[in-house]
Amino acid sequence: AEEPKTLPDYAAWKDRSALIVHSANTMETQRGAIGNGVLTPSDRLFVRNNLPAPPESIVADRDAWEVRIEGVKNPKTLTIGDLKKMGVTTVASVLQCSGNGRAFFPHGASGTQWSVGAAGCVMWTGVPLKDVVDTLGGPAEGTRYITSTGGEELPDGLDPKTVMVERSVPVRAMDHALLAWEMNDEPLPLTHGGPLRMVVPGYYGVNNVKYVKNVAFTEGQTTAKIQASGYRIRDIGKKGAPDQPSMWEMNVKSWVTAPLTNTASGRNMIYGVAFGGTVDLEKVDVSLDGGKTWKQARFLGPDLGPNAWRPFVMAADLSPGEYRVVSKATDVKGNSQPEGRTENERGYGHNGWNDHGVTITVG
Ligand code: MSS
Repeated sequence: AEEPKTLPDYAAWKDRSALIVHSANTMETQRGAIGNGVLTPSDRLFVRNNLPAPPESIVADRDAWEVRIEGVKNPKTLTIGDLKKMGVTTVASVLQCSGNGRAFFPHGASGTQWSVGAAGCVMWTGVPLKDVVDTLGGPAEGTRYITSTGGEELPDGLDPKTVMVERSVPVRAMDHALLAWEMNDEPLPLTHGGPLRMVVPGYYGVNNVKYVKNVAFTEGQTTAKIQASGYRIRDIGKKGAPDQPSMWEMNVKSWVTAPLTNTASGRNMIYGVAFGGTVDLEKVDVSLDGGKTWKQARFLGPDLGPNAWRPFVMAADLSPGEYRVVSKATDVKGNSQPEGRTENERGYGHNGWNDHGVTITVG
């Protein structure tokens, strides 16, 4: 058996009992700790770093943090203090790693073996990117992408392009993106990208660049490895390449969060969470017989917008026996979770309902 891993210093404030610690750079929320709230408490939110986190000193004087804005009429270096005068908004959105659900791929996709917990729903506060760009005269002509660069110090002796966290998203994301300095109504923790993070609601985690130090409006996508060949959907055995789909907008997804193993017979409440990425949810159906028959669940709590998740619940009168409990979300555009997996080399974007189900024993 593996030794229980302790939390790394930069994440020592987290609730250890709510997390599965895969490594010093990767921690996921236990399925049973996701709960049925509309927001994920910060100390339970998953962590994923491609590089070691920067030192705590970068959040010592938050308002002095600088971000360079390029590819606009009037390029400029702005402090968080400057940004705070340009506009403010609060958005709830799901932060989910591209590889959430990777553990279910039978081919052994390389990377962290995330189950369902590399996801959470949090509240972000910051300036709409649009307000910043408008203040600086609008994007340069020919802009097709928004390219954000993380503020990590890069290790010596390596080609920066192979290690840097720099991501491009299509410029259509502009209307929703924000530069955030708060998460869940508190100064954004270093662990989650403080003092400043590019937040692209509805997009996979990797596009939400932490400790953002540069935002550029560009004609092409960055040639950094994390963009050019990383985070690309391709067949098993294939290498990543720029012509393959990039992990941008998230697909519709749900999973059950309780009960997960044994439960007493009689009336039970089946809980879960569901989200549509950039699209509002229509409904969630739950099956107690592995997908043979379905019943619509009801949403629980307030609707925090299209990018947030919605907890759901379904009452069920259970007699003793074994049940395969699965959930299937459908968005307002009619997109629904598939039964199976889209097999792919790195195990990205898994939203198949079958793998995400649980088998419970009712006694
Ligand atoms: N950013 C930076 N700067 N760095 C790094 O590393 N990572 C990614 C994002 N961003 C990074 C960044 C990823 S990859 C993810 S998921 C996210 O982040 C996470 O978050 P948190 O806060 O949870 O940690 Mo996959 O798709």
